[in-house]
Amino acid sequence: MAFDDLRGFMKRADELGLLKTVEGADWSLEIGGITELGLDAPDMPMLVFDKIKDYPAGYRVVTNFLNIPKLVALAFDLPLEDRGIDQVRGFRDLIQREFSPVRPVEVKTGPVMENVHVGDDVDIFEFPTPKWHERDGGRYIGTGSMVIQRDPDTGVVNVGTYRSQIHDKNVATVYMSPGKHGDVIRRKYWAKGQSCPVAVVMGGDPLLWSTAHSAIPLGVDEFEYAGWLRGKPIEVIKGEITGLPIPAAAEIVFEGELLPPGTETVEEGPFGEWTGYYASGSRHEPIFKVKSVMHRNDPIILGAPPQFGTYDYWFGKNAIRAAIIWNELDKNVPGVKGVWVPTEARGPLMVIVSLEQKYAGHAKQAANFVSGYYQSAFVCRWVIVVDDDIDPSNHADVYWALATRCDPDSSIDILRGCWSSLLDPILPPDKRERRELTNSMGVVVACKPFYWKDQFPRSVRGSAELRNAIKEKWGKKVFDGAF
Ligand SMILES: Cc1cc2nc3c(=O)[nH]c(=O)nc-3n(C[C@H](O)[C@H](O)[C@H](O)COP(=O)(O)O)c2cc1C
Ligand SMILES: [Mn+2]
Repeated sequence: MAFDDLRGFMKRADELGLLKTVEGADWSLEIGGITELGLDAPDMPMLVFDKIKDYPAGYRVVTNFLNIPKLVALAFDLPLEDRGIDQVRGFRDLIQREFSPVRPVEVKTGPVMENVHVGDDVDIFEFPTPKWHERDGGRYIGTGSMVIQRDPDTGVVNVGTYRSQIHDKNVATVYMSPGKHGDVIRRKYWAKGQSCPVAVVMGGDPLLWSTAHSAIPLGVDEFEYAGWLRGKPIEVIKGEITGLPIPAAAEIVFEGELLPPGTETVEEGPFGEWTGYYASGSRHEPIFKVKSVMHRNDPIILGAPPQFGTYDYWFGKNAIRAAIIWNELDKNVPGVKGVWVPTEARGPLMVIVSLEQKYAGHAKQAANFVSGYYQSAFVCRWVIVVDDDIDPSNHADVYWALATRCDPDSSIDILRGCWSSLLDPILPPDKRERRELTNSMGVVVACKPFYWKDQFPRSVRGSAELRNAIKEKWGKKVFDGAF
């Protein structure tokens, strides 16, 4: 089922018992704190904060909306019970089809236009924007956001998720990492001495949002990609100020421009980042001058702050990333049986591949591909390859492989000078200072050595046939239907 907006998704989640409303929380630290603790509870539902301190009832913040496998499955219309590698397999099936763009459809009006403020009427503090973490330098309205821009050379629209801090009634910032598409586009306007038109959406369908934060190739319009994924075009209105396409059912939209560097700047950050640290600190960034605010009645901020938790599924981002890497590996390396990007290692920092070794050097070939591929190369610290009897999404399996099939003396290579970021916490101060953004990467082959794998001691684990036969005969009686 394709959702047209955040509310459709919330309604369905509620029907499935996957939504919980919290009233009376403070926008300062309480919404962030409750969200963080929620990640320590297994299968925590989506959280809807209402009656937030200092704000009218109905002005809401939603968090934990894709932080458990079931909600991710709901957003992408995948089997609800699938988790781990099974869910990655489901994603891979979705994206294996040949891409054919589904263009958005322009409509005259939509719920997002229920309230429109322009000029002096603009006040971006109208919304209950959280201060998420204790050491944050301010309030971030854009975490689960979508930033829309148009490439002035090609006319192609880009949608990306870049964090957005609010500073004054009509002043915000949008932090774009060097090289991300939003950054490439704004620089094209700036090179001509112009401001970059931009629309920032807070609150929309989670599938569209997931497309915004995935590395879709430059030149592909994320609206068209999301339309293809869900098999139905996105309805958009044309922004009054920017002419940009804006989802007609978005919750909150700021339209305006990113001023060129050398004009007005403001201090951005620090912000609790996805690596789990405050690594990039604060620095002056060009301002986002907000010229118009549109919002639905009873608007909802979609919140996706980086946080920690035992059961954090990390916005489903890891499962999507694993599926994209797997899909690409399949085109280049045979025998891949699974890819996992463990949430505990904070997303891109670790990639695990399982494969059926077919020839000498096969496992290393897969590792080498992963270490250089766009989706997996960025700030990657560890690439681990395991045999096909190891489920890469199962910690116990992976630890077992590392502990028993890996000889550190001969199974680990270290790559140096790899693609990194200011957000890498272990980037030393001197390298940070001179912007030498590189890291080293450990490449670990935790597979039975290929040339004597058939002599490798046999595993004690029961065969698949025996285990299935036991489940069939004894599952109900002994294990209470757990299998
Ligand atoms: C919750 C969340 C917050 C993010 N914040 C930022 C950010 O502040 N700056 C940034 O450059 N990328 C950020 N990203 C990563 C980008 O969204 C991602 O690189 C995406 O591919 C960008 O779109 P693009 O490929 O069109 O540039 C964030 C991702 C997520 C899931
Ligand atoms: Mn893009």
